[in-house]
Amino acid sequence: MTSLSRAALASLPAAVTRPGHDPAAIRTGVVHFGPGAFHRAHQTAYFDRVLDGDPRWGIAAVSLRSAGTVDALKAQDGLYTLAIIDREPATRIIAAHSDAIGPGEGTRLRTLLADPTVKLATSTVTEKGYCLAADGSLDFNHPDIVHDRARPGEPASVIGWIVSGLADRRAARAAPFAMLCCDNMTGNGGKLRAACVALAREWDAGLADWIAGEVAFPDSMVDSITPASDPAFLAKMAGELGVEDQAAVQRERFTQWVLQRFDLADGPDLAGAGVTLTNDVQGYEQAKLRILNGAHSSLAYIGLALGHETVFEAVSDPALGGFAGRLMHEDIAQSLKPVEGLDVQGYADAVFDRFRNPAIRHLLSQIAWDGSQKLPYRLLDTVRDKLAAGEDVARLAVPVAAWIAFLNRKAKAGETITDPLAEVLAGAASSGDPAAAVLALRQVFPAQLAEDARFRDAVTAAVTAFLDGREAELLAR
Ligand code: CS2
Repeated sequence: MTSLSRAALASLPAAVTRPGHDPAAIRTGVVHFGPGAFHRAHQTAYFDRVLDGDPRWGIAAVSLRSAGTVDALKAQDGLYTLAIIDREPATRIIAAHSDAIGPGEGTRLRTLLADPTVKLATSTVTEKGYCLAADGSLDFNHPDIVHDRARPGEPASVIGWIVSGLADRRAARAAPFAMLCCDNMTGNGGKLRAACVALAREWDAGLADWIAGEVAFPDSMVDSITPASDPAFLAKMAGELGVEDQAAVQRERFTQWVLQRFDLADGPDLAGAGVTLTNDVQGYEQAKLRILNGAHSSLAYIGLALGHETVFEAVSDPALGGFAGRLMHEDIAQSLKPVEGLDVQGYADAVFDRFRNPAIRHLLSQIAWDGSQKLPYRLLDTVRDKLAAGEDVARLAVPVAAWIAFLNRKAKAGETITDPLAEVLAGAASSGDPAAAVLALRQVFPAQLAEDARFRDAVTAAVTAFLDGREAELLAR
């Protein structure tokens, strides 16, 4: 079977929506780090619209570690399929990538980042890709940061590349690119700015001050449920399209991108493409991370303990679905500060409804990755706020305990834990007292939380209940 390409567009089935612009005419105006499924399903759908009216905003996809997606994009003229799997399915070809840069192509990356026609850089490298410590600041003990600190000319980390790209701009007296972080972290733009400034300060104090003063790092909230593209999905798409597409992605119809307003002269028309630009992104960010992602991680760890495979199965389980609903409404939404223009209880209902989409096979095991990086933003921030308000955290302790029980099962079975802290987590979770040992990991739990008896005792008792198979008792909360 041949692969998707510009030449193949004409022969695709009529029901497939073709790009609204000439894919051959787009030029690079954006450099993106981390062209994983979420990027290909979310950001590029917006830029594909921008490109319908303005060919300057093509995206160069950069993958520093793995070549797979970049090779597929190169082989397919930057084209791939976006399958909307929802109550009303649809298939659309995205033509937003003007270039692709893989491992070992650092010289090309450096040239691109220095080019003033590139006005934006964006990133989806997941939480761990930013090399941050537990307090959200740059981790100077991270091996990639140790490397980049000593060798500014040949960075290994995304942070190193951003700073070196900005350094080249400054040296050429050119305007910087704006840097848009699109990962699920609270205050994502601010955290990335602080990390870049911290590394720059090790290289050149003048550069650090210039980055702090001149470069925009707007915060953003990004949302669209995007299950991984597994071989079964790729085979199904090949059957539908009549050509192979190794970069195809699938997602629900719902998509949202809320971005803090920032200055960019003559930039892309993001608002026209459906991006919400606002001065108050933090409220949205927090609501999304705590309600949607918090519930996702809870469903993942508890659902896996009950033998479920997908989010749909987990929310369809009456005991777990009921528990998740109470957690979302009575614990999480209830504790959020009011957000202008957002009814948080209604938002929680809408999110729950998205989880009940039978067309989406979103694996709990995928969501369960990288718990050490996700739990702090998704669940522990809510726990901290509730404790400060003198409120009960018994229900919130259940998903935290479910994570510890999940680590315990994996460690005992000798199964891989996908997490940058895998080794430490496996050691702690398989010790004589898994709850105490995991709660003692300061990379995840700040002392203030772990040492608060209300939280510690609730987690400890719930871990015991999980290990004894008394889940039903916990889910009745
Ligand atoms: C999920 C997210 O994998 C995960 O951890 O919670 O990828 C989630 O699907 C997205 O943030 C939805 O926008």
